[in-house]
Amino acid sequence: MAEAVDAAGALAGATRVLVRRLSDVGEMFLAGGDGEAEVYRVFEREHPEAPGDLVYGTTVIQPGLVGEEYFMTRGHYHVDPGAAELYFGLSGRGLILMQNAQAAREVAIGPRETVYIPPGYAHRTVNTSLAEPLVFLVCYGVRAGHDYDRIRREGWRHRVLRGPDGRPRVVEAGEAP
Ligand code: M6P
Ligand code: ZN
Repeated sequence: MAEAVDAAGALAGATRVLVRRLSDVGEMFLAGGDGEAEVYRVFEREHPEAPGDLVYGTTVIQPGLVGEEYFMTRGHYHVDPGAAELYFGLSGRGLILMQNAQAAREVAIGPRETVYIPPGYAHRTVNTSLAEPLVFLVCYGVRAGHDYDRIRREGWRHRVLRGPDGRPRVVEAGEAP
């Protein structure tokens, strides 16, 4: 049966909902954040784990800033270096940060836009709008796995901050905002 995504981004067939608040993820922001404000939530449809199964769902990142840094996901590598992921924008606007040992780049995402995350790239999603949530569909292999420690150790080379003109800009880590 088809599973609808409602206007707020909730997936009807979700079997798991993860909510990340500033109290959970505040430390990832340059300025450090705390409190009960919701940063993002993930609606996941899990399946019994057969090797070729897919996990799919939606992610909703709220609009907001910690200091001058936009709300974003933690970001992770896949444990399986061969596992890719696909995003499809539903509403709002954002940037996907991708990074591996050689390269770091950003890809914009918006409604009806597809972003492919190749195997071996850490990925983090940033809501660059302060007016509306960023909602996107995700799909990846059930055996991909989430490795949060590796990218935390390596550090993100790019950050997305609100510039003096009030618009998002990508800065190198260590560069003054
Ligand atoms: C997307 C997918 C999920 C991921 C979620 C939040 O929905 O990539 O696998 O869990 O974003 O990202 P993170 O787990 O890095 O905080
Ligand atoms: Zn992933």
